[in-house]
Amino acid sequence: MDTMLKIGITCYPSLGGSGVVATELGKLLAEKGHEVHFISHSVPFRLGTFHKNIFYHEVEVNDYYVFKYPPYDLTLANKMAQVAKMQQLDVLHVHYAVPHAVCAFLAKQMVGEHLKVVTTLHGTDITVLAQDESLKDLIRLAINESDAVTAVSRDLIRETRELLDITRDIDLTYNFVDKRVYYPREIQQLCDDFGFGDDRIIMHISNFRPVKRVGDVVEAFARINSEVPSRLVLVGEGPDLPKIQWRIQELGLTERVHFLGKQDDIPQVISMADILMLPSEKESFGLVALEAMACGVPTIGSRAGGIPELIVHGETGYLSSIGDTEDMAQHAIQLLTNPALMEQMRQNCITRATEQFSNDAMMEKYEQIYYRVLGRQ
Ligand code: GMT
Repeated sequence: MDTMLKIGITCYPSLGGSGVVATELGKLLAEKGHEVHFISHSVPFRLGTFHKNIFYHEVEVNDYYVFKYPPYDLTLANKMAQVAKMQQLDVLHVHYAVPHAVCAFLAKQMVGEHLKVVTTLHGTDITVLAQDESLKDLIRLAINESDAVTAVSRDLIRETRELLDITRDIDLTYNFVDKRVYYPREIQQLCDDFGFGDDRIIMHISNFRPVKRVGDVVEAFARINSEVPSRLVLVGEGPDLPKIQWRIQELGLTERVHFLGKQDDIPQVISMADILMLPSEKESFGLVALEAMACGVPTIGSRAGGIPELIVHGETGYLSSIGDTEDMAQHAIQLLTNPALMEQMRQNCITRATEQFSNDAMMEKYEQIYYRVLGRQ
């Protein structure tokens, strides 16, 4: 029996943790010898250069004059079915229920029962969209009709069950990091170039959506900097950025804050940090905190969603209640003023990331799920 599979992957190809996870998984599967077909409107941003066993199929939407809204979802479903038939795909692995799992459901109707659909839930599809009555029934259908469903934290599994009244099995597939890429980098030259001197570095990386509570990062930083001379490095862009810039000015912290915008080389950037801050309102997992962990950087995060499944309080970082910036600042000060504790935590971080969230283990878990739905266990 040929154990190598033909797998179609659809994800949001632009910046975002779900796109990163989907793309990295595709690359790992291809490395192992599986044939991977990405089906999307643009090349996933982490795909990089040529990879053996990886193919990309572009979804092109026709904008006829009768359409008020070009029907991307329908075109995607049709493309999935075409690729599945032409390439004889075994599995369609879709990341996000809306619209990808719905499109995969439609594609399966066109292709036949032998095409298996695996859906991975990443967060917003459940925590936000599943509460929207205009989408709820469709999301429930897509989840119930998938041959396997996975979610990136126990908390997301719980929330999916609660919000959608779903009883079917949902596999737990945590986010993962590739230790060949995520490890502590040599950053002295980079820090010198920035002129950081002996200042400690507090970092936040996100898409600056309200759910990330970047304002809390700034409030906590102001408190930290009043006791330990520090710099705040903000990476990413998004809707809350202007508000944040204004607040930084108001607090007189302009000279202490560095805006790096969107960055590709996250392991290098993250390695500059002493502490990463992730004070989100909702966070199904928090991939960036895992990336930091693998680079030996502890995270101070909120007790939201799946963050407590990733960060072990007092061992690989600290957890505070959502919005409790004083508590976050106190934890940071404690860590920054205790080099032995910091060193211990850095080691704990690397060990935990490598042992609990490794790419190999998680890739094998997904592989087992594919074999299971295909009845090839
Ligand atoms: O965090 C975001 O806003 C991006 C979002 C996405 O769609 O990529 O990330 C979600 O999926 C990631 C990968 O599974 C998770 O690590 C993030 O926690 C999750 N974001 C939220 O739940 C807000």
